[in-house]
Amino acid sequence: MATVEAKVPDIGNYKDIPVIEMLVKVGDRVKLDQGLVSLESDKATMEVPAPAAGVIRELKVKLGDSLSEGMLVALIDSDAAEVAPAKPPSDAPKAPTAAPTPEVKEPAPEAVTPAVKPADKPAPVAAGASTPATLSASASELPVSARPHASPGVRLFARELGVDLSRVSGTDRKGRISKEDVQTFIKKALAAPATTLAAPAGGGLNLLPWPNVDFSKFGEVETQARSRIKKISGANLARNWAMIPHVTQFEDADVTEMEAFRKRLGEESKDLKLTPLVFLIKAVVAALKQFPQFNASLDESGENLILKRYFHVGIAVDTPDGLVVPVLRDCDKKGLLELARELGTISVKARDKKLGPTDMQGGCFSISSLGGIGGTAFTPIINAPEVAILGVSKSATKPVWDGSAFQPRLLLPLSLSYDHRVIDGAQAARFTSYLAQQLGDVRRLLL
Ligand code: CAO
Repeated sequence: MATVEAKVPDIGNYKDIPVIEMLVKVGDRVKLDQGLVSLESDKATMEVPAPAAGVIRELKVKLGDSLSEGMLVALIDSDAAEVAPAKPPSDAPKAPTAAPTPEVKEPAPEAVTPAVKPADKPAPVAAGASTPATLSASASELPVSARPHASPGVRLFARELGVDLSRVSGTDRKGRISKEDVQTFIKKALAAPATTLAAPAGGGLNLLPWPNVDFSKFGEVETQARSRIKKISGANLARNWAMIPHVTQFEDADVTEMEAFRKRLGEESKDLKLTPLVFLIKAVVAALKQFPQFNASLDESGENLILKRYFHVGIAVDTPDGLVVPVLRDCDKKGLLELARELGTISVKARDKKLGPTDMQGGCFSISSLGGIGGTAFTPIINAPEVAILGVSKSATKPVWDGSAFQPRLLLPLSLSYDHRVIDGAQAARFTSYLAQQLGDVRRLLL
């Protein structure tokens, strides 16, 4: 048995091409010419083939590394003397023998510039940042036998459309997945009942391309790079808006007494900032207990609802770099003062960019409070895979008819967006009425 070096073969003019997919892991048995890693330039994707059959002893590269010709990718304990001379990666164009720097064949137009490159995969941070449904488990997480068999071009095509290739049946030779197989999969997913669209089909929306306008033709402009948080939360928000059928239910809670109590309590605990949000967290927990389907998530298939027996509440925090949603854990076990303290800590942490991914995971339900700023109502976007989010606007004193006269009452506008696949309108109206009742009678919150 010999140890064989797998190196990046001649890939034409290309240099520093990022590794976008690890196709094998240490200990995997590979066949001669089997793809080890996928590289992706702006024009093409290609796999570095195994120069020998055997077992991967060591991987010398990792996801995101930039590779050029001749760089070592892996060491393979080869089974036999079956060692192939280095040759161009699969799907990479063959080098014409006469030209030392061959041209790279342009892939089909739809395979160029993927809408979602792995490097853009939303990290588990902003906006609750669940791993998006678009990209599936990487091939390296699958056993070799289960790994979808497809050319890099088809892989790229699938990635663009957010299709998990492990769910696609291949009809080409030896079960290889073709572009048509991916298209058929998408057509079936779109034809399926709405509930199953929670499955990772993800995209497939036949949308027009984004308008490409040269604004400088109309006046002076300045281009600003978007922050990482904005890009990540934007991608999550766009997916959630497109995939979840949102409905927003509005309600006004009479918080006259709650506010009087809050002010009294605030005076007693001067070192603590006690805003209406803390009371809202308590009221939300009470409502989640009363209506458990709001403390739930659809599973990936859309077939099952997963009910949670814990009460972790995400709070949308506005930071100079964009929106983040840290999570306050076990809010059912904490009192108003403890929650106020934690809320203060996570807000500061968020604005100081000190939140870690775990600070933003595990949320059951989110609250987005714009009450400190203003507004009368808004329609918040659900933080998937949660099924509802509460928007809070600025309270205002308004005349309320008590049956015989108008009374000045402090009303807090609530906007509950919910996933209509999971929650019916009547349930949402009950939920918001219950919330208003809780906020209207502060004694209940203290129970
Ligand atoms: N009605 C009236 N006043 C309110 C209020 C409401 N609903 N909510 C808060 N206030 C008051 C507070 O009592 C506080 O008053 P004082 O300064 O007199 O104490 C003031 O408004 C400012 O409150 P705050 O915003 O600093 O504190 P908070 O606990 O209400 O909110 C936090 C904390 C971190 C959620 C908030 O600062 C924030 O970032 N909000 C924005 C969230 C956001 O961007 N959501 C949009 C998501 S969709 O893009």
